[in-house]
Amino acid sequence: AYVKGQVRIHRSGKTEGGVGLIRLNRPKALNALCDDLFKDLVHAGQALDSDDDIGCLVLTGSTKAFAAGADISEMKDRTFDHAYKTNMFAWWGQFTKLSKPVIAAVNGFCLGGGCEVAMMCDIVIAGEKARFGQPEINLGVIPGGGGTQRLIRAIGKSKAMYMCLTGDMMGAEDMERAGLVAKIFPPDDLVDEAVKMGTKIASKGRISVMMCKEAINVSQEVSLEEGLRFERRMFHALFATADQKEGMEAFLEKREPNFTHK
Ligand code: CO8
Repeated sequence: AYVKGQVRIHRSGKTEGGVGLIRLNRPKALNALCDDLFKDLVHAGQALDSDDDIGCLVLTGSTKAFAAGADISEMKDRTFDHAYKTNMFAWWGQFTKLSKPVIAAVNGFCLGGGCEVAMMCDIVIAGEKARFGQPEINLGVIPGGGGTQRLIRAIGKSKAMYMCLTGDMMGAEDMERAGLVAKIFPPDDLVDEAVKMGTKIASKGRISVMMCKEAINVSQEVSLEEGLRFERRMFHALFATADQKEGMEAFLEKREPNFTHK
């Protein structure tokens, strides 16, 4: 494990099936996302994404907070002029451009920009006591990193409106029922379970994993017809890979596949 700025990076697994774990590490401010922390997060994500030994990423915070939102003290005195001209927070979207899957492992508070970052990940799993919310309305603003757009796709209009308009928090169980959270674990087991899930994903053929993420994300952007066409083309392309031959041969020979990620 090594510390880089305000994130801690751990790598598990020595060869290609490895998982890269990024832990937000700004405990004094409940991992409030200041610009520097987000820069460190994006850099860590990009470094692990381009590392051949890593097949899946996990993003987590502390037991008390995944992240309590964008840093309010850093934002407070900003002006419209500055926010608009610099397209404030637009670059945070770089975290969604990673090509390997990212699992958000959420314990504790997951609020505002923190909830938005969890939704930028591909799978969200949560500790039983996790609390999700979009409390920006209490600060006289609205979500600025996907809270009005990704949340509605994840949990539907009525629940998204409820969360964004009241600022009320929802617990892990409610969010699992609503569809944002894939699985819930005891808080102390959460990160181990995330790494276990990441290891399973990393053990699959790398190209099929990356294409699967790309195809599912395309569904958020295009019509069904276009999405189906994209999926089919990706599916066709996988017949050019060694892993497709190996995966199907292994099935027919009743053995585990030995993927080479080619
Ligand atoms: N920004 C700055 N500092 C924070 C933040 C934050 N978002 N959240 C907590 N802190 C600080 C507190 O100021 C406090 O600092 P200090 O000890 O120096 O006084 C420390 O963290 C501990 O916090 P509390 O004492 O408040 O801890 P509690 O356990 O009493 O309460 C809460 C925990 C409920 C999480 C509370 O801290 C809270 O309500 N935090 C603010 C939550 C919030 O409003 N978040 C939304 C922020 S706006 C936003 O995220 C806009 C997103 C923009 C786009 C992002 C693109 C991805």
